[in-house]
Amino acid sequence: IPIGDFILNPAYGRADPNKSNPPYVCGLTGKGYSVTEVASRVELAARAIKKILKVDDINKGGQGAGFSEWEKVVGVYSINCVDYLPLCYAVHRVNGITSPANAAYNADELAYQLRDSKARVLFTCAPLLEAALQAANADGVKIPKENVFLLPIPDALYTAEMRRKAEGFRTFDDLVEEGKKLKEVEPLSWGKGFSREKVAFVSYSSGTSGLPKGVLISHFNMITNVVQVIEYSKSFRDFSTPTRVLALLPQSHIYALVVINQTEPYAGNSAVILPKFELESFLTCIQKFKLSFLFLVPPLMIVMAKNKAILDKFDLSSVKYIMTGAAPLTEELSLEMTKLYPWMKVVQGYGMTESSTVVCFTSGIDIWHGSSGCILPGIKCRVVNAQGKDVGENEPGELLVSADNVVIGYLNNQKANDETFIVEHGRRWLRTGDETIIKKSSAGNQHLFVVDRLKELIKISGFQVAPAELEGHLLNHPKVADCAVIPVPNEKTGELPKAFVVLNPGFAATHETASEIIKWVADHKSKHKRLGGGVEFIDAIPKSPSGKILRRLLRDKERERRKK
Ligand code: 4UW
Repeated sequence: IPIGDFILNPAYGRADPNKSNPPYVCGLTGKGYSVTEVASRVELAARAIKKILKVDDINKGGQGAGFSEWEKVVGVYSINCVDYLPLCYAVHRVNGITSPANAAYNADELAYQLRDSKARVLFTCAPLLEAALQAANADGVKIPKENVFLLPIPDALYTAEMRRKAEGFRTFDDLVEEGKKLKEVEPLSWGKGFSREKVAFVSYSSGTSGLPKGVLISHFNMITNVVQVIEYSKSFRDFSTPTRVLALLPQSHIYALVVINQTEPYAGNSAVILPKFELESFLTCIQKFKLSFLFLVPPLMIVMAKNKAILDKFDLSSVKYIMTGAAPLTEELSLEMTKLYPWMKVVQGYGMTESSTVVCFTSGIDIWHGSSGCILPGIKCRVVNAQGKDVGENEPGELLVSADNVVIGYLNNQKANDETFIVEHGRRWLRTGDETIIKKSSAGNQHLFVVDRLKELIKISGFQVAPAELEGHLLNHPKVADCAVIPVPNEKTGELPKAFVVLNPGFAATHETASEIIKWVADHKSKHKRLGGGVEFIDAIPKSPSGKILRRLLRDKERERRKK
């Protein structure tokens, strides 16, 4: 069944239409629709979306992994809002696929994703409308203006200018209204329009190397992960009474998309949605809605640790757990948070887009600070050394994952698929590109520790940045002959990109040139991709005989230098 049915239909989950707690609540206005209302909005909007996508028969040609149906991809480029998931469910209802894009992207970055996923329709929100229209109009993107729609957001987020520019654009609410006058959508039929391989989301991740790639996540992959998380959580969480959890992290990112905005509503809880982080509104929201579970990333934990005096002014006694993931949480910070806020349990999760999110997380009954927790039920893991040989407990190696939540693969990228999804010992394994160690806790459970990243990825406040993307952009600068980008540690964001640059002949390696190169990135890329780690000029980029950049050498050199 489609993931939306699984989450919202009480026959499968615990979302209870008789209880008043809505699955999605706006953390600014307190507004939210009940389960029954959300299900009805999905159904009505689906009728209108069927027309927009020009789907004559939703069960035609729907078999297989969806590779043949790219005309049905809908881009979603919006800040967090209560209709984000209902929109995705409405698209899925007519056999469409949604491609969530980071709201921090600029028009060029969005255009890359829309072009690559062959999106034909785009949903955005008023503050992002200008960039959305630019992207829809970009070379190779085929989204006419009438196929750009708005997701409703709270009034307080509109400026007068935004309101003026948004005039004439239809909203998700308009589609729900229109749906009332349209014919019901026929049911999706198993084996015809719908199958185990049916893709629900095309999310973007750079994986172990190269540029961001479309990750094909099926309904089945995602439902699997929701069930794994809930079954594991039952050992330490009580799901009999609905509770409210913080949904601040971007809904476009896999962590928020699956864990916060689907798993929690599936369990009957409310995801209380905030569109952006701002300390006072974050704390007001926790206090006002008596949130019990905060889903965060390590940089937000640092803000909480550094602002105890401000936090003490709010009643945060409702918080039972703080969950963090998407980037390493140090043992020191985990312990410090536990000392500062002893009634909150600090737990950590680990996973990736390619595993439909969660591989493991800490249970509330066996907390080991610095560990990413225990492997979820239904997931098999191996740790292998550089020669691909399995290693035992307490030994580092790359983590391989095999399970039904491991995604179908990358869109149109055989090379990346062959490198990332390998078949060994009769099973299909995902190469995570993460260096991990499995250790046994005193309670006898196997815990996973992420010790390093073997892949090229840079993580900034949990967001992915692909070195190859920044290198490609830097090479377009007239003064740059060659370059390599690596992560350097940063207290606030975890990591920042740093560029090593070889200049073209005749250009001086000066402070001005470095500033010019930094500006070149700042002017053309979203904020989190800026070269906060600086620029260093070198004579040659270290490369393997086949021409592959040896980023690892640069990273090791940088680490040695920072140790001194
Ligand atoms: N420690 C160290 C970690 C950790 C980590 C992820 O953007 P993606 O593709 O996906 C994510 C997913 C985050 C996530 C998964 C499950 C979960 O329970 C949770 O928190 C509750 C969050 O970020 O990036 C995937 C890459 O991010 C790094 C690692 O390199 C991984 O391959 N990463 N979690 N706890 N590193």
